[in-house]
Amino acid sequence: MLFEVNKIRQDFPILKTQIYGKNLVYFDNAATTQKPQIVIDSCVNFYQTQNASTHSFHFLSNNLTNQIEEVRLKVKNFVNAKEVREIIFCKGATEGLNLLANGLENQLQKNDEVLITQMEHHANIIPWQILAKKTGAKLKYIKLKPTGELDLLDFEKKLNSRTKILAITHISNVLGLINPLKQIIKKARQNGTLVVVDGTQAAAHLKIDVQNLDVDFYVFSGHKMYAPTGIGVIFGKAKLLENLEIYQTGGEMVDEVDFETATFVDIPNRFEAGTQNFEAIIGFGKSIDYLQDLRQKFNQQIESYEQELLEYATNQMQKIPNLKIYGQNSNSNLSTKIPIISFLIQGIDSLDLAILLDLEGIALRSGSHCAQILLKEFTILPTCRISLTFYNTKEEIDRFIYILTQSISKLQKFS
Ligand code: ALA
Repeated sequence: MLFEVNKIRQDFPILKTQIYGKNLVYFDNAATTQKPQIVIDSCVNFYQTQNASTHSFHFLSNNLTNQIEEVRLKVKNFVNAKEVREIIFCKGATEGLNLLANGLENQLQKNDEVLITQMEHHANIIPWQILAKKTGAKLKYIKLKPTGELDLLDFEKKLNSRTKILAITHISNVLGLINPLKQIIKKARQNGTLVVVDGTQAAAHLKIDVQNLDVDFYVFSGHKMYAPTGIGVIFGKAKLLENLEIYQTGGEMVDEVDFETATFVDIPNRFEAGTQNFEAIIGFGKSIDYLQDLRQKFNQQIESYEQELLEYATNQMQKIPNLKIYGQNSNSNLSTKIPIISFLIQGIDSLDLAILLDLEGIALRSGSHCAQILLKEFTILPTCRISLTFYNTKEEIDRFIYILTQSISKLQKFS
């Protein structure tokens, strides 16, 4: 079957929206993706016909419990986990990473080391900073090369017998560069280091296979892969999850409660205290169905199309004077990058630029992208970032380039 972007766009009603009377050009997919009708319908349908809470043993409740477990199975297959109980639902990647940093406290002693990279976003930095402070462990950062790629020599230099945890992003949310995870995890494993991967930017673009990666923990958010907000996943190897310290306590995760003590149920529910975000979990299941269906129908075409968009936008942007793109591979090969392009125009404030683009209906992100360490490494100035996905088009890129060029001229007149 041939991939036709205009047909796919029909699935996303918001893409027909006008902003200030202009057609929306949504280039902020790394922040959150838009939702297909099938996901929107499932949220509405949930409240119209299915709303209940799990584990109450009436019809609606039983039905919901079954559906939640069906989604858990879908997620297990989506990431190719070995067992369903290795899938924990959480609010999103941020909560997932906080849960892991909290739960791994028992793995650290004074002077142990936690290794992260300079390209992490804040959710994969601050939980480890706090953990290091609590335990007396040291937090170390793997450096980046001037291209933005991870410096693998620095990684090898910093990996040592005290390195107990490596927490690393699969893909940088600012640079779009895909880290060579398999190679990195292999080295960490030989060193006896636990590996936590933040897959936030990867789940919508790459096929995730946690067994093939041999990763210990893998975390991602639903809303960046066409699902509703408020739902995310922690994959963890069963043995490791069983030894993780509990994070939140309350209903649904307890077994027996006494006046002084309590015992807890097994994984995964042990890490799912309180009432879950049911409609989001069900919507998440639909987004997985949607993505799997696309991947099945169009096979490699989706990846190739996203790559085509990346190359097309990069080539056009490189023609604009004084425009610098952050995150280019050393061999200029874009195949290890997803369609995220962060850029700066010399002498132009990124926020001013983003405002002018917004007035023309072009939605992109400007600022530090929740990754201040990365920005400090390359530039102290906030950048603009476009992040594309399979429903974006070359025509949208043309319009973006046209408005960008016009906006630059306008701003240059004022500077
Ligand atoms: N949500 C953040 C982003 O936009 C991290 O990349």
